[in-house]
Amino acid sequence: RNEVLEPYYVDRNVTKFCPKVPSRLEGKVQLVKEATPTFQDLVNEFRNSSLQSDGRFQPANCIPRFLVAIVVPYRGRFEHLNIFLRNIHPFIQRHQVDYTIFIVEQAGNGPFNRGMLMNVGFVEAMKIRPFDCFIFHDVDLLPEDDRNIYSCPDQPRHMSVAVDIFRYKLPYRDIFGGISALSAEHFQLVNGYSNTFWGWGGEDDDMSMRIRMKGLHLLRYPPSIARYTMLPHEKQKANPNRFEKLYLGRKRFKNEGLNSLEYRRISIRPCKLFTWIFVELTPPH
Ligand code: NGS
Repeated sequence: RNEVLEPYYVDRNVTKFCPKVPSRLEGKVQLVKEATPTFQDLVNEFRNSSLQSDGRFQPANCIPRFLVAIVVPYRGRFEHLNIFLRNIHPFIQRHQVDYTIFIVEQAGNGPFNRGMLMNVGFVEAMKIRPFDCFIFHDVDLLPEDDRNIYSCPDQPRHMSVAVDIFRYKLPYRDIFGGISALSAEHFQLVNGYSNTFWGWGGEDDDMSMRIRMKGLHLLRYPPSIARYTMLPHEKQKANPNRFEKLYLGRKRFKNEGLNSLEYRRISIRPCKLFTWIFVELTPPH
């Protein structure tokens, strides 16, 4: 990885790694809960930051310890995306990691497939750079405390531990929804997410099972730190088959996931604050 990053840091004469504990954390952060009037206004907000046109940020004064891809499964929540970007960029920049935001948008009006979009994000991001850390992030969750570091430890980490709408309590022990961090190595080991969950619910529980089946376990920051505000939205239609899929998933996750993913990439484009990946997902045969 350092070989890939080297020219950037060699040119700047930077030889030191970034500190293990970032040096400029603030603790509780001031959230912005309104969108800017236009997307251009949002872009203007970041004109003095060193954000690159594909939504990548590289700390200038130290060599980052993680090459992070933030993958956001997305469709038609333009206002949430605006608010998310406003908050998340300054937040992660304090973590002194090299990160890129990927917005993976599902085309059409068919049932949403969150798991498949995250798989697409993984595959497409890896074609660009050898990311070593993936953070799969819902667009409606805003982190409240910057000690909640966006990196990948040596086990998968569930990030959204304490969410305001759940009164800041973990709903159940094995939950892996909302935001999750996995190293690229572990994501490949568990064969990514299942592609079979169309509509709301279950794909994250299936991933939690994949992790257990491979002998890995979930880490979490304490609920006093891993706190999130959820932006309000209507509840989506739950997938009525999700429990059956979950049950069957145990038996076939080795052949169903990253290695059986089918999609058509319609476009991929740098959009100033993120890389936009627009995809048509292939429904089951
Ligand atoms: C479970 C869902 C998960 C979901 C979690 C929290 O019941 O996918 O609720 O959802 N599992 C199934 O439906 C099998 S939340 O209220 O945060 O949207 O992540």
